Amino acid sequence: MPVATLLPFTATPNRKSAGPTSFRLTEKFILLLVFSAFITLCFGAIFFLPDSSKLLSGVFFHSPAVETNTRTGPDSGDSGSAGNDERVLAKIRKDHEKALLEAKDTLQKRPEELNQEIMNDKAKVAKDSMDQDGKDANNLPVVQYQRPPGATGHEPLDPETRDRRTKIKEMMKHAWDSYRRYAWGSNELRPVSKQGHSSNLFGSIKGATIVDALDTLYIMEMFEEFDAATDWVDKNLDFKVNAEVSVFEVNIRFVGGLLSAYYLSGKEVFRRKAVELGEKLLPAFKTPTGIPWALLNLKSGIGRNWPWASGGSSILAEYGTLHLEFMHLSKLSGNPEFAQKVMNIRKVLNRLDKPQGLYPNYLNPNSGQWGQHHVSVGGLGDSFYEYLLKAWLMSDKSDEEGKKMYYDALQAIETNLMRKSSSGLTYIAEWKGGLLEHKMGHLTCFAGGMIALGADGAPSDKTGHQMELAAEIARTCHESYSRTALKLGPEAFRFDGGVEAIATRQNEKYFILRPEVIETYMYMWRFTHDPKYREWGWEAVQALEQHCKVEGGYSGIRDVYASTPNHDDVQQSFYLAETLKYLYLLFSDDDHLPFDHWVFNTEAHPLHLPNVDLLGTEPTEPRALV
Ligand code: DMJ
Repeated sequence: MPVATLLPFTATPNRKSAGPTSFRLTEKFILLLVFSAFITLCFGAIFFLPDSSKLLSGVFFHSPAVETNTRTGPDSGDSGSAGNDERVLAKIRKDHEKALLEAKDTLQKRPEELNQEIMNDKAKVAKDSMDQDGKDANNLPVVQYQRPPGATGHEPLDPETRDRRTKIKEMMKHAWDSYRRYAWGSNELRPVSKQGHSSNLFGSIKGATIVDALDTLYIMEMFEEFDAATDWVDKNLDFKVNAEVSVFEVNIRFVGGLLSAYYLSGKEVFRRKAVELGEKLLPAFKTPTGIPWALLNLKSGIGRNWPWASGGSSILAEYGTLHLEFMHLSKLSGNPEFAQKVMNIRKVLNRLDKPQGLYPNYLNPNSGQWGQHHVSVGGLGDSFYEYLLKAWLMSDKSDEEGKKMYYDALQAIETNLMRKSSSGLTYIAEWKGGLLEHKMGHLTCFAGGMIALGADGAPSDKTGHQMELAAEIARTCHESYSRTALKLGPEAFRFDGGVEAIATRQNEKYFILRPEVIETYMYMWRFTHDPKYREWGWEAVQALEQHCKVEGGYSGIRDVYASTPNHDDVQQSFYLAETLKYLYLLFSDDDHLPFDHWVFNTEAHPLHLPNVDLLGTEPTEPRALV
């Protein structure tokens, strides 16, 4: 029978002209039934015949089960095929159970443990692929990353503290989401006009807010946001720009931000980018003394100083605030040059006479001589002192030079710059060629926290006194907030002309979301557990919510004495890096970023202390790298 006659659908559809190859509908139906029965029978034979699965697998797949059977050797060879099947089944069952147990085990592990295992596997792969010098594909030494303790915290037990901490996380979310929505990739956000904002401090490097916020996102466990930021850094953060940048700002925000993101997460992209940027900054040190320029063109490597700085000087708070990051860069890159550069700054400073033991804000990088004898613990001077102390802490207290420089400088500051107002407020004035200007900057308020942090390392008869000084500075700075209409502090406040802790000049009345006062509350809380510091921090939170929060983020204010806020339309990147981080830590337990494992750079980026053997170095090796 021709095939065509078996297949009803090949027949012509014209019923009237039905020929030998055409069928009626009922015939077609019967044929279809017969055909389907035939097909079913064929498949049934394949599936239901004994051991048909093996037949199938033998035909279609190269079955390992069949292979195993044929390789089991004399033991199985004699037992016949039924015995073989039993053993194969038993083995499959055993493998299955083992896989189940392993899966269960994996599911029971905490995310940190799992991450750690993944990291270890990655490090092992990296190690296996390293070249003979022990370098990875990026020419960096292979390190076995271990997350230091306290990278994330836990909910405080006290319900009020817990709620306040949650509130601060919500603030971070609002600041971040707004930046992401309106200014993604720009350096900062204009929260009122809802667009990007770029300060010339970073040249054409982009994403300052992203890099500055990375660690805050991490410690607040905002991991979806952290991953988006990481992805942006990986794909878009570019330092190959023909632009002039502030060496100090790029160092504290970008290098510092990348380093802490690395220490918190272990992601190699951050280490790689930090070292890449550090290398770009090295030409800034090409001066006769090695004191770096303030400004550097990242492409040409040509540096210069701020045109307004006394006689072409470099600024103490700028060249003196590279130490922590550069020591870490040497450690993470294996390149001692970074450390050598900053240790040389120390050498230059130690050769110079210091008026009254004080460090002037200006130093000429060509002559190696001081510029104007202006001294400040606020703008132009501040973080130099902070880094002396923290360099000592960071070196596992082996950097005796840094220690001596810090405590000697603090003594000179106390003698020459610290004063008490007639109502008993302690403040730190500014010193101009021996004359005091009775003004204290918002920036200077960080000193409360710094002095508290260093009090423990002072000679034992001075520890209590230094804690008192720190507490007094915290109180004065709190007063500078309380005495305004909006309960946020001015840029600078004075103790002259009959006023105390109040700004008298119009150009000193602004508040740009700065962190220093809250930073000091956080340190004071950690060291004293006096509840007033949390209360003062909470007052600041309420004022920020009331006066700085706008639909598109958080904005600075032009005059904190005005009854209604006039917004400056800038959400500074340090608001996310510092202000919100310090607030969050103020309402967290002390084991979240504990001080015995972490030290904060001046932009509040936590760097791990090397007394924890994080990178596989021997704890006995010299701490100072040079
Ligand atoms: C930050 O960038 C750093 O804290 C720096 O040391 C000084 N000022 C700002 C925040 O006010």
